[in-house]
Amino acid sequence: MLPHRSEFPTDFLFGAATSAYQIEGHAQGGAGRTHWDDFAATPGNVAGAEDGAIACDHLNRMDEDLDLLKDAGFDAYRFSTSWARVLPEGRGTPNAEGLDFYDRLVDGLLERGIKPAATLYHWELPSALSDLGGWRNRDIGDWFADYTEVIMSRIGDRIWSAAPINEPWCVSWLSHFEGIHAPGLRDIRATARAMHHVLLCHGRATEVMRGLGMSNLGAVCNMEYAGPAADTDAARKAARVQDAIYNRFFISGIMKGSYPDEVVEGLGDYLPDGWQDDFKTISQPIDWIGLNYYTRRLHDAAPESAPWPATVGVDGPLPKTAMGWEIYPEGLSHFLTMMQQEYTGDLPIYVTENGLAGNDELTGDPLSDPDRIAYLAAHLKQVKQAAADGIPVKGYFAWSLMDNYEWAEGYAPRFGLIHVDWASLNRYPKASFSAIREALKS
Ligand code: PNW
Repeated sequence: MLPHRSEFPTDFLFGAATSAYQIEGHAQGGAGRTHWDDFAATPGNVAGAEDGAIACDHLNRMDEDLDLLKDAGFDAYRFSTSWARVLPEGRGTPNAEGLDFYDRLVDGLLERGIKPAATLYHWELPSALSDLGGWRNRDIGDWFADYTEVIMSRIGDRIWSAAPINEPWCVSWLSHFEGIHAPGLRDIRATARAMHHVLLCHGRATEVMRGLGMSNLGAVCNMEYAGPAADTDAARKAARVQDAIYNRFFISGIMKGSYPDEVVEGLGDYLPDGWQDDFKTISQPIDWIGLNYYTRRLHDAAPESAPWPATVGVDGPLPKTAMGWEIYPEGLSHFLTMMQQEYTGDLPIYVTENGLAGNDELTGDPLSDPDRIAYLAAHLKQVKQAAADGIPVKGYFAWSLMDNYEWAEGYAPRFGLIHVDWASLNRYPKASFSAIREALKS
C-alpha cells in the first residue's frame, strides 16, 4: 500500500518522470544523430548494442501516454526536450517538426490539467557537437545558451518549471571518468572539464530563461549514499571522497559558489583555466532544487598505486533491484536533511526521480510488480516523514511513467509504472500504476 496523498502537506505534488531519448524514438521526426546513437553503435558499450531509434515510439503515441498520466491522477509530468530534435546539428537551423512536437506536448499536458516540468538536457548530445569535443569544449556554454533560447522561446511561456541539466554527475563523471555512458571516456582531464562545463551550462541556461521572463527554475542532482565497506579509516576515507565527488561537488557549486577542497585537490590542474570566475554564472539564485535518488554504494580504498580518487565500489549486503542496486530508503531522508542543512535552507526540494527496475517482468506476470510498490511505499514514507519534520520537500516524481531505454543496459531493466511490450509497443498499466491511482484519488 502506498501512503495516500492526504498524508502529505496539502500543496505536495505528485508526478511521473521520463526523458526524451529514452522514450521518443530518435530515428523519427527529423531529430539529429546523438552521441548515444554513436556510443550504442560501438560494440561492448550497450547491452545488445540497443539504441533509442524507436524506444517507446512516444513521438507517435504522445496522446495515449498523456491520457495515462491523467488517468493515474498525476499533478505534474517531468519530461525533457531533446537538443538534437530541436537543433539536429546542435546549432543552426531548428527542426520545425521537433518544435511542433514539444508545443503539442505542453498543450496536451495543460489541457489535461497536468503541470509541465521541463528538463533541457537529459543526455542526448547532438553528434555534431560531440565531434567538436562536447562537454570538454568550453564553447558548449554558448551552444547550450542558444539551444535554450530556441526551445524556450517556443514553449517557455507555458511550462510550470524548468531545470537545465539532468544529473551533472552522470553527464560528467559517469560518462568521462567511468566510461559507462556516452561518450564513454576514461580520462580525468576530460572529466574535470565536463564537471565544470556542465555547471557553466546550468548557469548560462538559467540566465537565458530569466531573460525570457520564466520563473520556477531549478537544478536536478542525483545522489547516491556513500557508505564505508569496512570499519576501517581507509574505507571511511574512501566513502568520504566519493561523497564529495558524487553528492557535494555540484550542489556546492550551484548553492555556494565553490567546490569541495578535496575534489579540487584531486582534480589537480585539470579544471579549465579561470574556473573560479564562472561561479557568478553558476551560483546565481534558483527557485528549487531536485534530488534523484535510487540507492547506496559501499566504498573501500583501492590498491595504493591507483590514481585519485583511489576507491573501489564493494558489493553490499542489502536486497537489490534488477539493476543490482541496493535498496536503501534511509538514504533518501539522509540527503533531504543534508541538502537542507548544508546547502539549500528554505529552498523548496523536489524528489525529481525515484523508482525500481523490477524482476517481476522476468518471472510470470509482467503486470504484477509488488517489489516496485514496496519500493515506492518505503521511499514515500521517508519523504512524508521529512515533510513532517519541517524539511521543505514539496513534491515527488516517480521514475518512470513507462518502461524505457535504460541507457547502457538497453531495454531489459524495466522501471515503468506502465509495461511496454517491446514487440507491439502497446502500453499495459502495472499493479504499481493502480496503486498510485488509488493513492492519488481525492
Ligand atoms: C537516472 N549510475 O540515471 C536517470 O536520470 C534516468 O535517465 C535513468 O533511467 C534512471 O536514473 C535509472 O537508471 C542514472 O550508474 C543512471 O550510477 C545510472 C546511474 C545513476 C543514475
